[in-house]
Amino acid sequence: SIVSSKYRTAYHFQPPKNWINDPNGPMYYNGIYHQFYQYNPNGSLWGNIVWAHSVSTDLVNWIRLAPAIERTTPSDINGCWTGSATILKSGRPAIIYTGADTEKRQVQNVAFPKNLSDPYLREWVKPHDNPVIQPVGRGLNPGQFRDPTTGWIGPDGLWRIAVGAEVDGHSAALLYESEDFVRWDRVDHPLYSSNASAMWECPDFFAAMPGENSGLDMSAAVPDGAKHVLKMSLDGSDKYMVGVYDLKGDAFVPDTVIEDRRLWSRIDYGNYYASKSFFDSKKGRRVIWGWTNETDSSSDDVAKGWAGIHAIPRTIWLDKDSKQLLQWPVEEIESLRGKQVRHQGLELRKGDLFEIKEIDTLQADVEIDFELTSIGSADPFDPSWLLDIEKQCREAGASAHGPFGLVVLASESMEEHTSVHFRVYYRSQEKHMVLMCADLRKSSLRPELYTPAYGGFFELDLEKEKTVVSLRTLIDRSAVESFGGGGRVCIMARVYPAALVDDGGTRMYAFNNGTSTVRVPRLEAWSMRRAQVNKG
Ligand code: DQQ
Repeated sequence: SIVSSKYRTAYHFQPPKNWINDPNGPMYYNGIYHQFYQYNPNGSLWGNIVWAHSVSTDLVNWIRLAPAIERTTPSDINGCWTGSATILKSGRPAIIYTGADTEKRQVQNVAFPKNLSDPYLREWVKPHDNPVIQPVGRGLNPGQFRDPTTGWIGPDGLWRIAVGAEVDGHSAALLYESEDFVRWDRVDHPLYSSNASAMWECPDFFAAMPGENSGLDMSAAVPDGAKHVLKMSLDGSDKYMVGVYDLKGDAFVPDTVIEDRRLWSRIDYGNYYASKSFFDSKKGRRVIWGWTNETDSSSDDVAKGWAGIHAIPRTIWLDKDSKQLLQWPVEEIESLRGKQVRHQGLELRKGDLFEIKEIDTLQADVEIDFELTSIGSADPFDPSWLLDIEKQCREAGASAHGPFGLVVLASESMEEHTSVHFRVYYRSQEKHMVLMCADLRKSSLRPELYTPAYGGFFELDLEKEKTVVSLRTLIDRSAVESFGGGGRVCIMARVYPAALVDDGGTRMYAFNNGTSTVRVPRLEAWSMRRAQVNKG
């Protein structure tokens, strides 16, 4: 099959070669953003994992450094797995990460910068105290105990962290406390646990003020009125719960407990896993990074010599009803916008396909507002669709309101195309439900690709938003990253069209296949320049 360097992304994060997975220890320290990540120095499949390291001043352009944490001690000789960074009270950063030890048990280790006057913090020292947390305790499976969070301060002034674990066959975010970040005690209860699943990877725990898109620093006391969010990675996706951190009980209490984990909210409804957020003190926001794997075959990855990218870092905040998280690409990414096209007052009738021309269709940033007409005629929403949204994306036909949306990376004949689109359903007088899909089923004629139709639902509040459904899509060669409803549903996808490699090139269209006309008050699209990402 064809493998081509043309599938490499131009502005998403990836190293020059080899396998990458989870983002690790993101932080802003002394004017520099640090991004560490799971990396195989020896090939493009998972294995031999170390912490690779890159630095940036703008979250867009990255300088690649030597790996920061390598497999050098008995407590990480079989892998330096996922972990987090915390800025300690002294202002000094600390890393805590999982090591696979000589017996392949999972233990937690710490590392500190060797030289704080090195602006890039290139070298990290592992104290002899490692491992600082052993996989012991009632019911704990030593092979399922990993991915410590960033630390936060409890009301007693002690540091807390949570570690993902399987306890008695159930998933838990175990709670540990420490005064000095080196000696840790397990708290007698978990931060939170659930028997709806067996293991949580990569927990992330943070506070947020409802309705404010500024972030909160977990190294400081959290203001009254803040909510807390617990994110966990399972079933191949990142899910989260919104609740409160009960200070007395020293535990997370979700606002609502949903037994069926298929119904848990998701950070992203596409290909996005093991995300980790950090408080960016430069801009006072919370930023989240996630890993997006390839969806071609392992033999393709071996032939390409690389696998895995990170999604564009996103600002993440809580809506004012504390019901859901919203996300938006960090504003810095707009510095890559080049040539622009703009259309106002378009109308898409049933069957219309409007070509977006004159920009680079392989590297683009597209923003479209779709305005519905005659909303009264929407088909009714069926709550059972929420149990299998991808099925609804595969099976729903054309209706009054949708599908309408954007077709990207389309070959001239349309034999290959990726469609990001919406359907609007009636739920009540005030609320409609919007189904957003990223349908990859026709994305490529190449064999051995995973080409699902991803989907998520969000509510459209008719009073506040009229009937406008907005879409932003970042196209970056094999990456198609979409934000629906101002960031209420995000869908990250990977596609490998043969047309991307051909000379004929690819095309982009706005379309409407629903029976009612859709107005497009605003359509703006930009070519995206290549970023300097980990050159050489
Ligand atoms: N990846 C790491 C683990 C983590 C998993 C190993 C999630 O620490 O649980 O590379 O992708």
